[in-house]
Amino acid sequence: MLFQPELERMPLAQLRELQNVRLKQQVEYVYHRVPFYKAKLDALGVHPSAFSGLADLTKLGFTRKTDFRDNYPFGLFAVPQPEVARLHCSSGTTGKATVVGYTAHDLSIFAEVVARSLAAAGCQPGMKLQNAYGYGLFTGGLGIHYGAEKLGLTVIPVSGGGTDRQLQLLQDFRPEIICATPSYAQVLAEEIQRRGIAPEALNLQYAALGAEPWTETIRQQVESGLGVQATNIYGLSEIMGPGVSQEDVHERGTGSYIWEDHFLPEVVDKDTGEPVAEGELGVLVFTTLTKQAMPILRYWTNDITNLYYGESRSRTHVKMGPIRGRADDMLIIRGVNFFPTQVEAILSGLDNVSPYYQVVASRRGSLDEVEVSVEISEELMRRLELAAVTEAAVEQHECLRTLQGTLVKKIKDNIGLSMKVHLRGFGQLPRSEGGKMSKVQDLRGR
Ligand code: ADP
Ligand code: K
Repeated sequence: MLFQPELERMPLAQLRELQNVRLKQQVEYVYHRVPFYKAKLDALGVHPSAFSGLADLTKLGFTRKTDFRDNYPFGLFAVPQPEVARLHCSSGTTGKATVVGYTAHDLSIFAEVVARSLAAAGCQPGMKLQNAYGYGLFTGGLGIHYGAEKLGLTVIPVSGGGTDRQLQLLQDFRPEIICATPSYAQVLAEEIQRRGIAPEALNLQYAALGAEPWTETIRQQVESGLGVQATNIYGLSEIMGPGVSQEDVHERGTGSYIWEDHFLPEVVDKDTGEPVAEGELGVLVFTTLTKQAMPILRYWTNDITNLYYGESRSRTHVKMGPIRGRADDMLIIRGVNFFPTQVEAILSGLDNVSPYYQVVASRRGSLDEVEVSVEISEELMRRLELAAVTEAAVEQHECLRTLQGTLVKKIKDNIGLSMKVHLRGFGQLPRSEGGKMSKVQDLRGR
């Protein structure tokens, strides 16, 4: 089913013309409303009156995550705060959150693209959707929620986690659809098997999974474990939230449609920033075409993928392949974006620790785990007369146990993830030997 067939199947020439008109309007709009963009476009020598649209797209430079941080919290907004109907956040690069805002009109477009996405995922009005995406400041929960309502689904807003309750609701309310991160869908599938819950006890048919990269292997596990057809939903807060692109349930494995009438995509070379040929891998870049509260020109997502118009298509919009990785050091842990520099920001605000740390991401079963090793300061080592810090030393000294507890809590409070913290002595963690120090090890091997 197509939620907006005339838009989703718009002939390409007409779609290009629509993008062209909208791009010119969006550039004009930000130039006059967002001082950051006025300064940027002036510096680039681009004036809206001489901007011809798609042909001039690459003249707009890039907007990066750091621009959000530098303009924290509302500096990139194009409307006065009273016109902002909702705020959301995602993680920043140094501990400061990325703040995004929506007007009532933006929220209605957001709901429309999510409704389109859920329809492509197989949902039909009247079905029930269990939403296991996290509710709150993340765009995932509420984004899916309002789109599902717009499509005419019955929403079960259970939010993430709480496996017992998830399984209970799946059996009692018998939803046809579940939305979750792929790793959490795997956990549910495993638990169903472990507890011997019969497939007939569930009524699931479809799963829309996103917020983190996943593979065909995970798709097979979730599909057989939950008895669903599982599709990819992709999005990012800076551009909107989930529902920027979506795979069609009948075209699984052939890429996800990007809703091009609202989000103009490009793929560029990660080193030169030059556009690559159709189908080639590079960094995904988006320009919003209809945003009011926070329009963004050429956002450098750091997500690596490719774009193509090929066979297997029920719609005219471009498809993107799966996300192959990131061009920066952002890790995605259980759907939550995490920059190791966020740990650095926490350490810099604490006494008795050195700036040296190490982050190790691994998988236990289907779920991601993070362990952080932190060095205590030289001064504290002297005070405690320690030559090295071992787990036994931590057991022995109350102040070390307190420090460890503080770190666990601060990480949980500021980053939103539970991590295991190990204390080490000053000088115990590896130092840079000229090259980039490997503060981060990702052992998950997806
Ligand atoms: P969301 O809540 O939609 O995940 P965030 O802004 O928190 O939004 O995170 C956006 C980032 O999450 C993307 O830039 C990308 O790295 C990752 N992401 C989101 N959806 C997917 C997906 N389907 N596949 C791979 N990565 C994804
Ligand atoms: K994410």
